[in-house]
Amino acid sequence: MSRPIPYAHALVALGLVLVLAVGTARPATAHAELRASEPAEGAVLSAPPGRIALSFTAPMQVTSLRLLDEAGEERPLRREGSRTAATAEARAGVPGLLPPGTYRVEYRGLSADGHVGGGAVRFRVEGRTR
Ligand SMILES: [Cu+2]
Repeated sequence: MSRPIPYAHALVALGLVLVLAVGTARPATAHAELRASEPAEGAVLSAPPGRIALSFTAPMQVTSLRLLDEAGEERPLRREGSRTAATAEARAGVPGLLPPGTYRVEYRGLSADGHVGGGAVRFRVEGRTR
């Protein structure tokens, strides 16, 4: 018969508590998600937008911000602000006038918690067909 070892049991219990506490701890830095955009997702615009803006729930370093037309062709954007700093908002000017059609804003970035993320926003510019 083995002798009871209460200290060992107590240590195992303490270890489990520590593992659970660490495992469920929230990171000190936040994971950024898209909060809102201009144009908004699914927006139907009667005039072409002069700028694009994305706002995030936490600062994000947006490494890629692209505007694609419905043929998948990239349209020029003029990024505003820093591309290397983490900011709660990413903005870009849209040079010229976008012809009527469906567009897609694609972004990728790095959250303060180290996670890479991205997404897309679609909008439509209405107008006379050529
Ligand atoms: Cu994250």
